[in-house]
Amino acid sequence: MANRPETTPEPKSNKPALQLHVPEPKYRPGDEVDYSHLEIPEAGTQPRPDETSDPKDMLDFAYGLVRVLGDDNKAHGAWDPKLDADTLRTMLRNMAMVRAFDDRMFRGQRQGKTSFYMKCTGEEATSVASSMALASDDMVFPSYRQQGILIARGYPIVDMINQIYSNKGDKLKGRQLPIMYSSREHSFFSISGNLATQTPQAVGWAMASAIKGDTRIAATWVGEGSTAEGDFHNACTFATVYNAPVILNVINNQWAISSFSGFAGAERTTFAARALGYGLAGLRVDGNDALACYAAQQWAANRARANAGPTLIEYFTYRAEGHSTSDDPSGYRSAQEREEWPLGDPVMRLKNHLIELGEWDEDRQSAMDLECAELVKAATKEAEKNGILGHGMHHPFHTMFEDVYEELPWNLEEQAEQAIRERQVKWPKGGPGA
Ligand SMILES: Cc1ncc(C[n+]2csc(CCOP(=O)(O)OP(=O)(O)O)c2C)c(N)n1
Ligand SMILES: [Mg+2]
Repeated sequence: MANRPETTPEPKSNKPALQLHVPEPKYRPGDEVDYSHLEIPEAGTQPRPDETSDPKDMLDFAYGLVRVLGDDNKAHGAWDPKLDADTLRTMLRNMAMVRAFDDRMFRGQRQGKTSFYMKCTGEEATSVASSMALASDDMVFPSYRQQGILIARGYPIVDMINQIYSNKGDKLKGRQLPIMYSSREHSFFSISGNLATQTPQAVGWAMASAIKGDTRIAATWVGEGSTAEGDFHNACTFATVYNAPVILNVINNQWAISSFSGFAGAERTTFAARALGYGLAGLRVDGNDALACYAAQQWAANRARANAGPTLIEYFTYRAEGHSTSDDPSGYRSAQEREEWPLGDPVMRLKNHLIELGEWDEDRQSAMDLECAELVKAATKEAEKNGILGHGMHHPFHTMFEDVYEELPWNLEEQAEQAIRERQVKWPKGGPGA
C-alpha cells in the first residue's frame, strides 16, 4: 500500500510509542499445559446470597466460582440443591444420553448421513442440569450446543435425528442447518446460526411475559465468544432496564472455534463480571459440576419469578472436542488441554457422587450407557427409514416456497414452478438430492 510506512516512524516526541495488544492463547499444539494459574476454590466455600439481593452486594460472585461437588465426591455448602437420588439419576441419565447421541451423530456425519454435527462433550451439565432447574414451560432460547435441553425435556430422539438428516420426517422441512432444532411444544425457540441473536429475543420474550402478567420466565444460552456481539450487550441493557424475568447463561468453554476466550475479553475480567456494569446479578459457576449448574439456575429462576431481576451466569467449562464436524482443533490448541482440565468430566463427577451416596454403582452405569447407546441406535434406524443425506427422501421442493404467506402469492407460485422445471431440465434423472 502506497502510504504505509515501510519502517517504524521516528518518534515525533519523547512520548512512548503506542502499542496494540493482540491476545495470544497460552498453549498451542504440542505445548505442555499448566493450569495452575486458575483459581479454583474448594467446593462449598461460597455463601449463597438471598435471591432478592442487590447486584451491588454480589460482586464476589462475579469473580469467584460456585462449586458443590468436591474432590471427595460429596456435595458441599450452601449451594447444594439437595436433590433426591431419583432426580440425580435422571440427571445422570440425561447427560449419558446426550453423550451417546453425540457419539452416534458424529459418526453419522463421517458416514455421510448428514452434512454437519456439533458435539457438546464436557459441557453436558450446563444444558441438562440447568434446564432441569426450570419449569418445563419456561421458554428457552438456546445456542447450537444445548441438545441437552431437548433431551432433558423429553423431545423424541427420532425427531432430532430426522432434523439432522433433513429427511421427509424433518419437522422443519429441511429449512434449517442440521442441529438447529425448534419445538414450540417443548418451549424451545428456533436455533439461529447468527450468533447471539437469541439473547435479545429471550429478553424480549421475557418482557412480553411480564407485560401479559404471565408466570413463565425465559432463559438463554450463549457462548463466551458470542458475548462479543453487540446483540448480547443490547440484551443486557434491556434486561436490566425493564427488570425482565430472564436468565442469561454464558457458556465459557474457553474456545470460539479456533479463537480463544481472550478475544472476547477473558484476559481482562470474567464473563460473569459483565453483569456488574449493567447492574445485573452475576454468578460464576463450575460448569462441570452438575449440582452447581442446577443450583445457580434455580437461584436465578427464583429471582426472576419473584420479580427481583435478571441474572447473568457464567459457566466455566471446557469444549473437550472440536467446534463441529468441520473443525480439527489439533491445528490450533494443545491436545493436553483436555487432559489437564482441572474441573474434570461432568458425567464422571455426577456418577461418582451417586456412587458415594450409595445410590449407584459401576455395573448400573455400564448398563445405562449400553441402554442409551441402544436407544439412540434404534432411533437412528427409525429415522433412516425417512431418508439420509443424498437419498432424495426430503420434503418436496415446492415446500420451500410455502409457510411464509397463508396463501402463496402468484409470483412465488411462478417462481416455484420455474425452479422445479429448471431442475427437471438440468437433471432429468433426478440429480443431486432428488
Ligand atoms: C454473527 C456470527 N458471526 C460469526 C459466526 C461464525 N461462528 C459460528 S460459531 C462461532 C464460534 C462461537 O463461539 P462461542 O460463542 O464461544 O460458542 P461455542 O461454539 O464455543 O459453543 C463462530 C465465530 C456466526 N455464525 N455468526
Ligand atoms: Mg465458546
